[in-house]
Amino acid sequence: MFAAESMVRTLINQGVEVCFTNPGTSEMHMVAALDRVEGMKSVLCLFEGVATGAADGYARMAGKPACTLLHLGPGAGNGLANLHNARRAFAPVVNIVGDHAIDHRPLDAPLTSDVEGVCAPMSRWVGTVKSAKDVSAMALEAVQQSYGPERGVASLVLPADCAWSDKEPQVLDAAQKPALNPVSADTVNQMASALKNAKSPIVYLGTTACLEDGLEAAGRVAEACGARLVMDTFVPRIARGHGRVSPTRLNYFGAMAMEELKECDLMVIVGTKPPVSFFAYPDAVGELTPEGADVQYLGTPSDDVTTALIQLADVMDAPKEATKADRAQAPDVNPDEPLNPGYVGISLMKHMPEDSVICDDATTSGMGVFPWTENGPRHDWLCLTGGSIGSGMPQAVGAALACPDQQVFALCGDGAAAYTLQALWTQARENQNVINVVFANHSYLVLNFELDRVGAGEPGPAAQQMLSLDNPKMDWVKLAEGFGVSACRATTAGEFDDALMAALKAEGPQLIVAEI
Ligand SMILES: Cc1ncc(C[n+]2csc(CCOP(=O)(O)OP(=O)(O)O)c2C)c(N)n1
Ligand SMILES: [Mg+2]
Repeated sequence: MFAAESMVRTLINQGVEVCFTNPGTSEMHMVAALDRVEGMKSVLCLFEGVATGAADGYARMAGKPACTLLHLGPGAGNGLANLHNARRAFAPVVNIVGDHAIDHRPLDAPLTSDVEGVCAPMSRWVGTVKSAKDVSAMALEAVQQSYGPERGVASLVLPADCAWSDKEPQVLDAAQKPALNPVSADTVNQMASALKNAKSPIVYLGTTACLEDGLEAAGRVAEACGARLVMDTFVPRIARGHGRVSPTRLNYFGAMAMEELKECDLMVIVGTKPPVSFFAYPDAVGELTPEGADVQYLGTPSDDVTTALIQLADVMDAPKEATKADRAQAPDVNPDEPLNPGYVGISLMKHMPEDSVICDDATTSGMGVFPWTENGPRHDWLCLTGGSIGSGMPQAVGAALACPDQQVFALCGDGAAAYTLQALWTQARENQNVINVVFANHSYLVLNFELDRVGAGEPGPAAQQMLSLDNPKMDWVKLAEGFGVSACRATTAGEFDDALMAALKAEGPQLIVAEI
């Protein structure tokens, strides 16, 4: 047995079962190990941003890490944007990056770079294996670090000679995983009295508070004291659909968000931090909490806010069960209406199976779909936590692996989809249950709004060229087919509805181009 094999066995013992890979020569012993050892599924991705995005989607749905296997600094660099989204989602990821053998590094061969330096900004922990005997211990440490208690990306740099060594390989048993920090009874009691004394309180929810149990308890708290429930604009995962408590999603636009929050005199922060504007704008404030409002923390993303919310509801003598909406009926739609994101939302509300998973990378269009599915079939909605577009199709790869019996959707802007469309090939190769919707407005539409909002003036011809995607128009049917995914185009509400029903019946991944 060489060390790479002992490392794979150690990872499996910690519950790491999937590896999203794009390997090279320095990772060949890991590749061989994945071949020899049963219990770790390896999934080839054609671009590292797909591998890291898939690991993010997997972690959000499985609640545990997958690992990646990337090729030195350049491979890790290609994966950074989606590692950033994972870090901002507090999603546990074990990011394994191969490096040159230790003796080879001083020779400064072409692929030599500062691998730790590349990984550091998007990781909560970076470790480099210094000797073959440490390989499994470091892998175990990386898994532990990914669980935090502040969960996130743990990057492990693995020199080739450490991986290929066959001296004293060690397989380590399952270790206790770090749990989220408990919230003290004092904090719970303090929040209860603050909420009772406030005139217009908001319970502000993020991360694990937006999973089903957290929302249920938050709903009970709200009923006990009349608080409003508001969630971060971009949460890692929110449980939605009929029979679930549904907080207000804070508006993306700072001015509108401030309008939504302005009456509040107390913000109880649950699993997140107080809201800030996504960007700075001339003459606009960054912090969105109303001046004079009291801000108190039930807990941060590192705390077990689900248990704390349940305790808070009990302390406040809340009703045993929160009031929830029944499944809503979709409105009648004229099938000849030109397609827009709202009609896509209505079709999803009508046809998506219960317990679907929606990976939202559809900047302006996603905002148009979101309200429609609120009381539709139950689903999990995964947001663009780090604002780094190109997450949707890769995340869907990971979500489909974590939840093979659930229908997964990737909602993508046409701009966003063009970053990581290689994910389609992996979806096809793995025959995944994914429906990709590409919103073809042939534009970086949101940037048109942003140009105006930052006060940069009217777009001239050069600016227009940078914001428009219509010359040439991407042919998403051909692109999808080129990667082995069946695709069709819809231009009206009726065509989309038919396309969605057909996609749901079909085997394997599908892509619908929503011409809007
Ligand atoms: C990695 C990364 N690069 C660039 C950006 C800047 N950016 C934000 S939105 C956007 C365009 C989005 O276009 P599209 O996905 O088509 O959505 P639309 O605005 O048309 O709804 C760009 C380039 C970003 N957020 N992330
Ligand atoms: Mg677009």
